[in-house]
Amino acid sequence: MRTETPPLIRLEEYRPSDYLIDRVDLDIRLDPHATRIDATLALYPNPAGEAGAPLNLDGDDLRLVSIALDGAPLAQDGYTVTPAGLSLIAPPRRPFTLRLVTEVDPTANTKLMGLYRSSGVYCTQCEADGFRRITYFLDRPDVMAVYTTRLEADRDQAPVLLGNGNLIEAGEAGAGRHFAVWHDPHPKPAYLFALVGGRLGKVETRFTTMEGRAITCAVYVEPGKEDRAGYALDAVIRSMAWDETAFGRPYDLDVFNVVAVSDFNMGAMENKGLNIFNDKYVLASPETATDGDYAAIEAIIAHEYFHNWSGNRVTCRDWFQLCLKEGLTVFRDQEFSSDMRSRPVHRIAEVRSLRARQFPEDAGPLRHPVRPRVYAEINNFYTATVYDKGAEIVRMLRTLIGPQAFRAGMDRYFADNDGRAATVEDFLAAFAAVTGGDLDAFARWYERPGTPRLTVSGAYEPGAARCTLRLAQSQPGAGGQDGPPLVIPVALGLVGASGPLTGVTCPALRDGVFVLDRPEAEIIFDGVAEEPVPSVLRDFSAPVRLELALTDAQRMRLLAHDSDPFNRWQAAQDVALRLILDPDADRTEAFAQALGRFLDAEALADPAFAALVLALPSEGEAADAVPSGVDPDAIHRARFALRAHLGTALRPRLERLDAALAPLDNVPYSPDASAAGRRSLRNAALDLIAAGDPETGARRAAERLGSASNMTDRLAALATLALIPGDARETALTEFAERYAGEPLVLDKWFAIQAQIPEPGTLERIVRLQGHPAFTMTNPNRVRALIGSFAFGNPTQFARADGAGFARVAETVAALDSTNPQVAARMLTAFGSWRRLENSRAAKALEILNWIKAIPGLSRDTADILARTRG
Ligand code: 0A1
Ligand code: ZN
Repeated sequence: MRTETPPLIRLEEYRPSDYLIDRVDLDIRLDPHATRIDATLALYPNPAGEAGAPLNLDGDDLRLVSIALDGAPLAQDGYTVTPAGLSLIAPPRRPFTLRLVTEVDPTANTKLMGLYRSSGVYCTQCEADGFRRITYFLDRPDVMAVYTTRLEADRDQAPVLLGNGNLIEAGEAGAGRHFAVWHDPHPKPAYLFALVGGRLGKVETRFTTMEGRAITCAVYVEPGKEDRAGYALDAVIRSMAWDETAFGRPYDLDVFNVVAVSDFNMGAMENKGLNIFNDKYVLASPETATDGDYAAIEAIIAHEYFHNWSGNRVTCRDWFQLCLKEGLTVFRDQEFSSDMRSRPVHRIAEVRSLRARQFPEDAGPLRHPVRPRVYAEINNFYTATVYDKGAEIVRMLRTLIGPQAFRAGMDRYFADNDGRAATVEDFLAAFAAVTGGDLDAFARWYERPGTPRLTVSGAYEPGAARCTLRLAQSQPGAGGQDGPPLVIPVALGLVGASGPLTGVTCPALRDGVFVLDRPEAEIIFDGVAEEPVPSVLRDFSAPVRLELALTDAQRMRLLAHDSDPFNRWQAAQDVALRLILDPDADRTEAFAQALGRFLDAEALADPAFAALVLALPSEGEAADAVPSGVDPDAIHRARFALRAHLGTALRPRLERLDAALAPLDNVPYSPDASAAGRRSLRNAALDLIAAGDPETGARRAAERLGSASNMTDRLAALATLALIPGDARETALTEFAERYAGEPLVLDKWFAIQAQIPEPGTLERIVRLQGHPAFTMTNPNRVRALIGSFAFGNPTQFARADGAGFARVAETVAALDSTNPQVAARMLTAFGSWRRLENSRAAKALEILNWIKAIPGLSRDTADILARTRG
């Protein structure tokens, strides 16, 4: 449906459905252009609804073939059909069945919502509201039913037929057709429905749950790519085992299937027993996937699997509660990855991603509470705020009540809400029940948009051996009202000149955490024998912006001596950020020396951590730290100058590291965290060497490209080379494309690297690449790789002063909007920070936004983002 001013849906208007459905029987005959869906719904009036109300079923892009009530065809005056659904004017006031036959064209479905074909494979995507594109239905998450699905297709076209739940029957259907019947005993909302039909290869294995249930786990991929599915399958098994030990959650069906498809709007989807994935998050081999890809596959496999409890067994009452499943499940997958890898390194990665994606969102026109109260298009709320800030809220809750009470609260939440569609209140009630405490003040985190500011100052009285810290919270930014205070767990401590201080007492801390639940507070440390440096917000204990004025020397003390790895890393970042925003030669030199000492002392002991310390804050992060009037070119110049200086000053150490890590070339590739850490340090060293000495850097990178034995090293070398203009770069890019001509996922990396080159010529390059045979606007991964990387990862060229970068992205949004509005709207969110740009760039951005606004018939998805972004 298209509309200029999308109507708003509000949380306070939530009403239970007037009807419920307890069984759904589907008979689906798959056909490329005319798939028939014969649906029998067992309905009954909801005692909590309005008696005798009309039955309004949702529908979208459906052709109704027939409709029957309790076995008898329904007369035309008994119902109405509109583009948005089907209404029964006077449904029975008792249980009844409705049989609906609809027809859809999966091949014509370019929105990739509902039933569609991806490279010839039939597949579905029903979250948030795609099931209504398959049949008329009460398409809302609080309507939960038991589904039985019979699938029928040409055996040639679709030898594999998968559905939710367990396979209960399969056989021949005549004329070259066959069928499979799947039954899912667990009541579920329609958004968790899925089917797959196609020619697919598979790898599989067995797992026995803690309850003794024997499960077959399989990963289905394009035939011939089975050898790239092993890591994903291994991640499934590790996820199953981990959820049992960490949360006591066993799997609950006889099969667990994962299917990789190449056209997918998002990362993956947790359909019950049949997770469907963007193939980017399944397929991996050393030759085609980087360490980052392996880590992402592990995390997303885990995320979707963990949804089986946090999302499926306990689902959401309505879409306002999205964070209930998403924030919680992100928290769970982050814990899993931390256990599988290095916890501190993973925490830093989480925070970097939060700051890169969520902080700007929270500071701009698309800001919203973790639990929004109003939306026009729910598909626009799968955001960093709902997911990542949502996870931070769960983490804070654990910090506040402690790990044991947290686990007891989770058990209570699952026990009390199993089989139900729950709310954020239900979640918090479980923890209040086990702790006997009151979480009303804590709940404000779900309601309050914007990133809070935490201001800390300290005073030291040597005579009294006392240190006093003053903490204050505030809610800055457009439209941010201070309101009642948030409950902020602040992990902190004091650091002496050569490490931890002994004999210090501070009764205000519990397990090193101070709970700031007032606008301001003062904490006193006694027995402080020397002037300390405060280490505040250890492990990033709350999603806030910390303001704590320390000198570079004090921060370097934290880098050298803090017991908290996160704050050690943060200290180096803070110094670097200040040097980008306010360059200074002497301070840069001192910073280089401190980094040098750090590298000498510990780089080889924890290479992954060292690589993070060497990575400067991104240009986006620097822009985020500028109060207003952002000039991306100035930030870029300053950051590159700092990189170059550090590269030169640290050169001998970087060379030594490179040499010490060189033997890596001779061992077979393994994606484990420690091998990945060594590669990341070696590649960070190469990158800094190249920053200081581009000529040598280009030569070394070209050599590394030739000698690399895996995609991680090859791509890192290409990325380094991409920043150095010249023939070596162009030759390397051409050879890379030739080598991987048949590998779309690898070519995505090639598109992405080029889209991020911070040079004016990139715009022309993008235009050229849009004409490349491997590029197509119909594949979301291709669009994200080329246009998304440009819009989100190339601040100087996207925000070019002449407006041409904005225009290119806007043209893509316009071209994509009618075929795939979800992806179009997502690209448009790149304009989210336009008001913070300096005036002339901001004016260009507004001009382009106005140009989009004038396009007739914009989708609801794009119109919604546009309206909020323009303000
Ligand atoms: N629930 C999925 C995310 C998801 C949302 C919407 C989709 O439709 C286009 C697809 C996936 C997750 O959290 O992984
Ligand atoms: Zn999720």
